[in-house]
Amino acid sequence: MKIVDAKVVVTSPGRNFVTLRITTDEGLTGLGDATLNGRELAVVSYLRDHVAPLLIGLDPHRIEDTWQSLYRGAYWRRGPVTMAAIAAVDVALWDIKAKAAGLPLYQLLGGASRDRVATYGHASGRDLPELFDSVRQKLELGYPAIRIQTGVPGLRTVYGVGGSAAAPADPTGHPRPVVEDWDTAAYLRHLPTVFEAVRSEFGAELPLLHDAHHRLTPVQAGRLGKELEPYRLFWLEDCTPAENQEALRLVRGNTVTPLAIGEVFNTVHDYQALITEQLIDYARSAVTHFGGISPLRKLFDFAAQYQVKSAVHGPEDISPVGMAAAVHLDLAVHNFGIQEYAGHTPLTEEVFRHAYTFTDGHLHPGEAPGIGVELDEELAAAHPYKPDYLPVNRLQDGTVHDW
Ligand code: CS2
Ligand code: MG
Repeated sequence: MKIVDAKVVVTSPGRNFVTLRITTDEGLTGLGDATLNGRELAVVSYLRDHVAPLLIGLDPHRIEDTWQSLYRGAYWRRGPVTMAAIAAVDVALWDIKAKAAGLPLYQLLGGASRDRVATYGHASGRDLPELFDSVRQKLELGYPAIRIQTGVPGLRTVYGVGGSAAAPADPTGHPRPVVEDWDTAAYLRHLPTVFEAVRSEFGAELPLLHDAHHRLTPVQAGRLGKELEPYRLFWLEDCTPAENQEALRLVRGNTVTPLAIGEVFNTVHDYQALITEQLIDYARSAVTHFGGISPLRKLFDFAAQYQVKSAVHGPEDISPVGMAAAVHLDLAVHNFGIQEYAGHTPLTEEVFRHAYTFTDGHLHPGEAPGIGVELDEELAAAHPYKPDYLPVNRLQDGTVHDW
């Protein structure tokens, strides 16, 4: 079998998604997600201009060799653009291999290690009544675990995955990022009171998570983790800027609140100290930003030796193609922790029809051969790319802060 075509499809059925479709001379096709929120077209060019021409004529079964030649052969390694592009190729090739075998992908990854994949959903609100309503909605959908995000008194915005829809465009019509505001001291005072209230409303058993979105110093994160201990969090996520692995030593030394990190990581090297020194409990990379299923599987096997569990990143900006790949991996790895599942708009689900199902808060990849996703290219073309950005965060004196 040989690869005869590699096409990049960009679509915006509510938000932007980048998809690679690889076609073989036997008519098999494979899909891979290459969506990098806010920098989508950089990956499109990387794939279209630099990677797609190299794929033509290759044997699609040689997944590891293709991965290594794209990673090592470029000389310039790592980084989100490179690794999202390589991820799309890797997943598309796994999709083809599994279709050629007539099996759902999880069967090629060792088969199911569990019956279904537990997820967590997002609850958020500006104040407690709004937050409680949001938690109730997620519980009605069956989510077995809930991430709690909240407004902070004195701040305008609740942390969230905001697009720039509300931001004024520049004179050329290009959108500007929304600017959010932030006050760490106010947040640190407020958050424990929110968890106290959520625990007394929803009881001791509901697994609760929280995402600090890289906003704290190690000392602030250590204090927050300690103050949240009475509420027994499932995890505290991204408490400090993720690129500094050493910071987690100080945090870990000061709290037994479980720690999760990794959504902005691209390779195992970003995790090395965190895993071998057991500074985290959950590794949170996305298939889409980590170079695909092949390296993420290796990461989870490495992490298993240190009792670190998987928790694949699954926000709205991972397409159903990236989500499907994640669910196959989740079902197969032994050290599965939990899967983030934000879901997609009905229109997105029409553009990407998928075999995976979400029932009672649990995902299952389904039994369709491959990853089980079909891309409707006509519908995708009817919803073209729209420039968009993630928000920028500023302190109240105007200083840029981590978002
Ligand atoms: C968030 C993400 O899912 C999460 O935990 O941190 O929503 C993140 O903000 C986005 O993926 C950024 O594109
Ligand atoms: Mg996060």
